[in-house]
Amino acid sequence: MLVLGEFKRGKSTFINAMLGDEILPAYARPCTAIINEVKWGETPTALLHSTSTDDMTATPQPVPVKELEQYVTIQDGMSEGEAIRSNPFEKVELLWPLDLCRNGALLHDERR
Ligand SMILES: Nc1nc2c(ncn2[C@@H]2O[C@H](COP(=O)(O)OP(=O)(O)OP(=O)(O)O)[C@@H](O)[C@H]2O)c(=O)[nH]1
Ligand SMILES: [Mg+2]
Repeated sequence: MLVLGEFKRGKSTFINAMLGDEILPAYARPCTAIINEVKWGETPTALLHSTSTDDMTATPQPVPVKELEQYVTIQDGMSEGEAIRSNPFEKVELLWPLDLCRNGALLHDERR
């Protein structure tokens, strides 16, 4: 399932409701700098995918789910375009024990 919409339409809030917890940052200011992808996984895990293609950083980097916010959020005082350009990550892959995703369904939180 692709959750696609213009900024501030409640995409992240919607996905959080499905996850049953406030995992993706969702606030009143434009906040999601990168794509969020949710897949089924037994244990909640967040994997950051780098925009760089060199071997050192090409392997997705696991981060604590609780610390996701600092990686995926547009920082205060930064414009949206700047945040997207300067973010070293292109997407976060969130593994979550969500029944809906068991058959391979993906939730994709992406701004259009
Ligand atoms: N009234 C109302 N407000 C909502 C609803 N869903 C989300 N919001 C509010 O809308 C604001 C934006 O929600 P987000 O989930 O961050 O929106 P988003 O589409 O992920 O935003 P970006 O990632 O910045 O593009 C937040 O302040 C939410 O509390 C809804 O169904 N009704
Ligand atoms: Mg969002």
